Amino acid sequence: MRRSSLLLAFLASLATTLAQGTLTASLDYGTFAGAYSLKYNISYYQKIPFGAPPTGQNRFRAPQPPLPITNGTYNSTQTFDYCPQRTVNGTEDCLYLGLYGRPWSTGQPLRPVVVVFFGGAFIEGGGSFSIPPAGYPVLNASSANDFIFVYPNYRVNAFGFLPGKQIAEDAASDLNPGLLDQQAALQWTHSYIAHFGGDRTNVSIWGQSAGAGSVVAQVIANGGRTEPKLFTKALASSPFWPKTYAYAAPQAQAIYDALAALANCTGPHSLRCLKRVDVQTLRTAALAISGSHTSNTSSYTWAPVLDGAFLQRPLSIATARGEVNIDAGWGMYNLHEGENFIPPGLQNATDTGSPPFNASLASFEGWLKGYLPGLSAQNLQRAQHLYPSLGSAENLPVYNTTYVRAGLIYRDTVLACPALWMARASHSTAYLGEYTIAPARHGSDTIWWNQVNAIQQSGPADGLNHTLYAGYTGAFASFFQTGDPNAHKLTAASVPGVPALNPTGEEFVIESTGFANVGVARLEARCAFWRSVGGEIPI
Ligand SMILES: *[C@@H]1O[C@H](CO)[C@@H](O)[C@H](O)[C@H]1NC(C)=O
Ligand SMILES: *[C@@H]1O[C@H](CO)[C@@H](O)[C@H](O)[C@H]1NC(C)=O
Ligand SMILES: *[C@@H]1O[C@H](CO)[C@@H](O)[C@H](O)[C@H]1NC(C)=O
Ligand SMILES: *[C@@H]1O[C@H](CO)[C@@H](O)[C@H](O)[C@H]1NC(C)=O
Ligand SMILES: *[C@@H]1O[C@H](CO)[C@@H](O)[C@H](O)[C@H]1NC(C)=O
Ligand SMILES: *[C@@H]1O[C@H](CO)[C@@H](O)[C@H](O)[C@H]1NC(C)=O
Ligand SMILES: *[C@@H]1O[C@H](CO)[C@@H](O)[C@H](O)[C@H]1NC(C)=O
Ligand SMILES: *[C@@H]1O[C@H](CO)[C@@H](O)[C@H](O)[C@H]1NC(C)=O
Ligand SMILES: *[C@@H]1O[C@H](CO)[C@@H](O)[C@H](O)[C@H]1NC(C)=O
Ligand SMILES: *[C@@H]1O[C@H](CO)[C@@H](O)[C@H](O)[C@H]1NC(C)=O
Ligand SMILES: *[C@@H]1O[C@H](CO)[C@@H](O)[C@H](O)[C@H]1NC(C)=O
Ligand SMILES: CC(=O)N[C@H]1CO[C@H](CO)[C@@H](O)[C@@H]1O
Repeated sequence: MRRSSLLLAFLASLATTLAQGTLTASLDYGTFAGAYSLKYNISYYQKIPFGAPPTGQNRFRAPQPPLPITNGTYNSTQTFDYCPQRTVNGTEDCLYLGLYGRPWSTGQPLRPVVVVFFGGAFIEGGGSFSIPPAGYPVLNASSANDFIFVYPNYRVNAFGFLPGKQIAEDAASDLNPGLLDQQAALQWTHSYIAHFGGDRTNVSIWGQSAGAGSVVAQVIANGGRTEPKLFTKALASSPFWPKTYAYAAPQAQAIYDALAALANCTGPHSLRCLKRVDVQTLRTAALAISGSHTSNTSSYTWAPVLDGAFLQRPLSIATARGEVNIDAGWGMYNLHEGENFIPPGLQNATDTGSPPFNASLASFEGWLKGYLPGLSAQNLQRAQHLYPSLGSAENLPVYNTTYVRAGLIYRDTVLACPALWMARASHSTAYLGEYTIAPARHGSDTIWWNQVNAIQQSGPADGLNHTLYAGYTGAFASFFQTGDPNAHKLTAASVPGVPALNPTGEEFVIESTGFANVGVARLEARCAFWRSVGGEIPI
């Protein structure tokens, strides 16, 4: 009697809550009000602080614990601003995250969790979502899916990645604060996600582009021994992993010095000055420095640096040594995505760009030397041999232009090999995949899973697009839900699924006509070469 009346009271209050569309979560530093969307059948909290504002002395510093909220319930049904960056002013007080999942109430089983890092070359982007949220096509691919997505912000450009010896020497500053923001969001998830129905022992991380570069960074963080374990599975969609210098290497120190000069903060107290300078001055200076680096000299602008603690070794070495924080890893890349990052003039008969490039062999060789200035003449020759002027690659029967050739070199060094290395280093299971649907450029793949898009539901229910959405996006969802991309396979048994890299030596290929499993022995050989010269790049 007593139990059933309690249950009735509980159901009544739940019904009221759902009818009003509000939900609350009480954490030890504040109470947060989220909401329920009947249209998308999700509960969501769009804005929760996970760190103190990184302003004043906290600029360039690892995130500090969030401030207690003492003036009532915090409105978590509002979006949050970008951190300061290229296209928008943003605001320095930007350490917030949002989360959503299927409705859940206390007492129901805890669900798997996916923490997603945004992309934007480590210079721009943001984690705030509106409704329907980013990633919804993944959750909604099947009713078997029941996991929580967490979308944190992290600092970018000078605010998130200022290198230099001055930073290392200062007790109130830290190298790679943008990566430490991500780690703090993972620690927040570990501490609090159970209040939202999430299982902290069942966490995946995911991202695209620099978001996937962030995944790679978290995977090799702390020598691969992060304690407590913050996640066990990782999916990296086109991991952007540019050259990684030691924090005080000349190339890295030059960036600190350039910022100090542009902000009029040179001299022995430059860091004290940089901490006080107006946010717009820093933003403008950070932007000028980004623009000063071309593909010819170096693709490095604001990016992770080796700091001796969080990032101890270059990716090519850490992964070779198996120093990773994951049991299951899945790397994805796109066939032509390297072409997004190389000089467009490489496809022209003549070019008027600055510096000029054209389709000639001499121009290609000039680009290669400028892109990889540390590579010895002998290794430049070996690279040209591995990528001949008339050649082919997995899923590319033939190429004969310097543009595609240069694009493949860039793709392998910055995107595909990092994807392969991360996956291969996983403690238990590894998957690799290639997206080849034209134009297969950087970001072409996101159409199937990032935002709700007509293409995901277009054509007849048994048609190609439904198959592509079910087979591709559904495999991501299955990986997040179970750790295995095939456990909840949504396509017919005759349709190829995602092969385990071990022992098949094959990757999952998304094609314009469906799916295939293709051997990657040649990619492995090319990446083995890049790994062998990793110190000269450096990667
Ligand atoms: C909403 O999601 C819950 C949890 O997965 C499920 O039980 C319920 O059937 C869904 N409701 C609708 C209307 O789809
Ligand atoms: C609490 O204080 C903050 C900062 O002044 C304010 O933005 C917010 O609206 C306040 N919340 C409530 C519930 O009064
Ligand atoms: C929370 O903020 C949103 C966006 O500004 C607003 O629409 C909503 O009314 C606010 N909720 C409460 C309870 O104040
Ligand atoms: C950005 O900040 C600058 C300087 O404070 C201001 O002039 C400008 O209007 C701001 N732009 C936007 C879009 O808010
Ligand atoms: C979510 O999935 C359901 C069931 O397949 C489908 O009817 C609905 O259109 C999907 N919603 C969106 C926004 O794609
Ligand atoms: C730096 O100093 C120079 C010379 O005094 C001045 O022209 C410039 O505006 C200053 N720049 C900033 C960002 O304060
Ligand atoms: C030549 O290269 C420039 C960029 O350097 C580009 O804007 C232009 O469209 C190219 N022309 C052709 C015909 O590809
Ligand atoms: C193409 O680039 C090469 C190397 O920079 C240069 O020597 C050559 O003159 C260029 N050709 C044309 C047609 O612009
Ligand atoms: C390059 O290959 C394309 C087909 O892929 C062909 O049409 C073209 O003639 C070839 N060009 C050269 C210079 O071999
Ligand atoms: C399938 O998706 C593609 C985009 O990849 C789109 O161009 C095409 O129109 C869609 N097909 C149908 C039948 O809707
Ligand atoms: C995560 O949860 C799913 C669903 O309950 C389960 O199938 C899977 O084995 C769990 N994975 C781990 C690593 O606990
Ligand atoms: C077109 C161009 O400027 N190419 C240069 C790229 O960088 C290398 C190495 O510094 C130079 O040799 C090329 O001339």
